[in-house]
Amino acid sequence: MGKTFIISNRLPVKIERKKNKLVVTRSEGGLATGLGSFYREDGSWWLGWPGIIPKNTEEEEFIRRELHSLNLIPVFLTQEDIKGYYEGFSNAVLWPLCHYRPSFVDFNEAYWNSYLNVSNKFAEEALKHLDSDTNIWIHDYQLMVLPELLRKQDQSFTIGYFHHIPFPPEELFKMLPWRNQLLKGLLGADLIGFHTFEDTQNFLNSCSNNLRMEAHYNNLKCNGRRIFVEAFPMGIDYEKFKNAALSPQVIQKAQEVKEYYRNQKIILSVDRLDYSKGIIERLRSLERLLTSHPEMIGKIVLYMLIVPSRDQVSAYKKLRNDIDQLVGNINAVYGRPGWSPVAYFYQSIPSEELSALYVAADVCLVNSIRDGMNLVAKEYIASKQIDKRGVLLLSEFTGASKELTDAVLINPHDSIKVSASLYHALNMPAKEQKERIQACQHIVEKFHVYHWVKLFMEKLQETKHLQRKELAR
Ligand code: GDG
Repeated sequence: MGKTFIISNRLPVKIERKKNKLVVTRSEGGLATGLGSFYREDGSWWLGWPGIIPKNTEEEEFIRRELHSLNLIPVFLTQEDIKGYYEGFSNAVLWPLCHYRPSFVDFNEAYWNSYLNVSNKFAEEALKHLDSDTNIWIHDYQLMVLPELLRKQDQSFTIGYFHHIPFPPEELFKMLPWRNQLLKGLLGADLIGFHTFEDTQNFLNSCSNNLRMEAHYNNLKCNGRRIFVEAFPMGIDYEKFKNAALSPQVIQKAQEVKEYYRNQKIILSVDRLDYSKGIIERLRSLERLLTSHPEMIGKIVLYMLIVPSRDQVSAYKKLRNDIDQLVGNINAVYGRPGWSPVAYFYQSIPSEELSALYVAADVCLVNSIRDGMNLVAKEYIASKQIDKRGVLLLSEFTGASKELTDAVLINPHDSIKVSASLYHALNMPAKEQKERIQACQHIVEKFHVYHWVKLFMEKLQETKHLQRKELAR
């Protein structure tokens, strides 16, 4: 397949300062796992921000050396870059717009300039390492203009781009003053991937309406170069979650969780702090359930794990306060001595503990307002190995809902129906639980993350092959 060069905003590592020493550890995110299988082979590399600002050139050199031994290349960002490119344009412009929340967008020209500036930094560093037979795979909305910046340097580059979040309808996307630059930026790639068919259509519509380009089914021509736009629904490392769920340590931990909440059914939710995840709506639905079914008082618990994220962006600060208030209010109003309806944790936990929660939970509630895919839903399904019991409540606005059609699908805006579905899930017969879990498992097992990587890379090769044939004609 040749060498692969992955580029993403963050490198798959965590660098921490411990007693004045820098400690580098690999992170285990879904992307890192899926791509980890091949990026270190055959001289393949991964370029991105290491997540830390070095204090001096010695530290910078140390980080460079440590990462080099892991086939990783750092792009260092300044505090100003983080404010403008990351917290600004990426997370206060693109993120809300792509998640259908235009009222949250901060149309700030300075953010755009910083985004361009950082994209150039990425391009400059990448170009030091690329040659024309490398397969370049760029990830996500933080780097939408990078494909074009690289293409300008070498027309023969093979470039794939994957968008991990939704792509909005053209009427929304067109609100961005920089819409054409962003679209043209992406069109520097040969293959552009999204999680769902709907996202591919939204992107193609934006190209036709804003750039007057004509799409033929799922491809378009840009300066004579044929570009493919396709859906590649991302999977998880099924075996990893399955094996964890069957391991004695996880089983033991799950037992401890169940024992702690004995006589209560556990409703689990796991997400980063984000308004796209429907956290407020979730709490409202729980409130409704407790009001409409007071017999549930003392019998259920919402175990809500929220991983800290982007807390320097104002919309996230506000969300955190709103959650704190609402959880406090629900626990105060409905709680009893020795029982609180919401067990809320604002922290990140080790993956073994997360697996134990998946194993222990009677229900997993994924009620995102918008979500590119949602891997938590798939991880919960993969963890239900022993008795195949558990119910996944899944928002219709996640990419995962297009595949996991045997989950209980919900509209997160309809709190009456969500609370009714919750009630139904909490009382679902074992046989129905098993049937639904098995049907979903079949999908999650088959379309795992390695399959996703393979499909994308094969399509990229095919696209390049076709382009060469067309050029030779
Ligand atoms: C973006 C898109 C798309 C969570 N808490 C802990 C923990 N996690 C892990 C989960 C899961 C991941 O984080 C979250 O992935 P999601 O897919 O649910 O959501 P985003 O972070 O928003 O990801 C999303 C994804 O990209 C991939 O394309 O699906 O739509 O928004 O893997 O397990 N892991 C550990 N401790 C925690 O406390 N160890």
